[in-house]
Amino acid sequence: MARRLHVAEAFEAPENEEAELFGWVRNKRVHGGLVFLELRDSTGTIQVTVKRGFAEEDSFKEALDVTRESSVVITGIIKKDPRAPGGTEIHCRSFKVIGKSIAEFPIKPGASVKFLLDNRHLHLRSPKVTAVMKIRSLLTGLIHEWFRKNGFTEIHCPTFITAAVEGGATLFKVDYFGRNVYLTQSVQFYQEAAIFGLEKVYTIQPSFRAELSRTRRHLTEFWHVEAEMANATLEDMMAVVERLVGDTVKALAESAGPYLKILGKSINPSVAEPPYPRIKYAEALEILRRKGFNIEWGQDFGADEERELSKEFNKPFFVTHYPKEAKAFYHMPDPSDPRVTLSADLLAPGGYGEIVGGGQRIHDYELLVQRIKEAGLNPSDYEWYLDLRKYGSIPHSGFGLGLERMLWWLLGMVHIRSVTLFPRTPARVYP
Ligand code: NSS
Repeated sequence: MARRLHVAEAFEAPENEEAELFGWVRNKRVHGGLVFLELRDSTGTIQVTVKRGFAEEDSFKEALDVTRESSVVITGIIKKDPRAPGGTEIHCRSFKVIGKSIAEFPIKPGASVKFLLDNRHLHLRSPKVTAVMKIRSLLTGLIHEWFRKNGFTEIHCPTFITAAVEGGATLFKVDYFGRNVYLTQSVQFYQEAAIFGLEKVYTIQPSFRAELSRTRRHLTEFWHVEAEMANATLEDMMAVVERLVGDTVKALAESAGPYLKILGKSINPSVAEPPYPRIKYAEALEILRRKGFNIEWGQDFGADEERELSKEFNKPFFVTHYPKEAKAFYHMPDPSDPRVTLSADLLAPGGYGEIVGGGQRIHDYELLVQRIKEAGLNPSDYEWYLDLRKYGSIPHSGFGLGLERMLWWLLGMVHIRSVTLFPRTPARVYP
């Protein structure tokens, strides 16, 4: 009786074992009485040879006629052959089509980026996209593991919200039974509420930004890894980010090898080995001015500035103490220099820029009311958030890490959308 194997297992199995495999036909070549097939499943691609005489006659005919991307089940004998890709092939005895491709598969070598995105639902089955998704899944798992090992409780927060976290300009409006509500930009405020019971919390869920910026690093929907900690300072927050990024990159480099190989990439764990350099906003401004940027004190750094700044580093680095004007109202002013905040972004090196944003929050009621007003917002929209400062308030800090930004950097992708299943950008909500 043939053993049911996945492709990756077939490569490891002993020669002459009889196996049954299920998968899709990625490619077909015919040489006289011999059909060469590439059989693909979730674990890889293997060469299958269907030879007239060795295969059952019906099977040979089905293989001869099979169309690209048809789903099939085959049985055959595992053979080692240095001429086969990966050194192993299957000599097919029986070949059966499960689901025939009834039209010509539209994705062909040389397809344009736009065509591939328009046909993302079909492109997903390619070995490269599959490898990216495997790596994404590994990284997500490692992040969950890291938080759990370090005493954080996972919480799930709402997606419908009533007031901005990161500024009104990037809110998506939703009709909520005749009322205007918004899609969340960050679950930070809910996490701030949760720390009074749970102390250390984390969340991995989508955030939404109505950002029209057509850059290579912006999505309108992205997966946001956020954490909040009671009784924690800016320094504590940076220490957590440094360990989280350092440890997960190291573990990913150890576990993602086979998938990285498919992509022709590698991750050197030393790229994210702590400690990370820390520079203040004021120093970053000096570097950028020396590079010819004309930026006023107080301006936030955009994609261009971050790209140039991060080319100066070969490891992630923190930019700290951003001016009040450059940050959302909740950031704690620095008691030793109230022009700046106790904030920190982590920038990835080599031109990638910001992957984490966070800092210490204002925990004083009066100061928070004042900052909300200074930001031109209405304190009555933030009533429950202000309440948190009324009952046993405590210094606290947290951060948000863009999962796609981290992958985009680690995999050295041109565009951030390559690390998402179905990207959402200003120009694309289909498929
Ligand atoms: O706006 S952030 O810098 N900060 C926050 O949202 C805080 N409220 C998080 C917190 O402290 N709990 O966004 C955090 C990160 C940022 O560094 C990026 O990595 C990612 O979220 N981010 C994005 N990724 C992809 N596309 C877009 N548009 C995007 N915006 C932010």
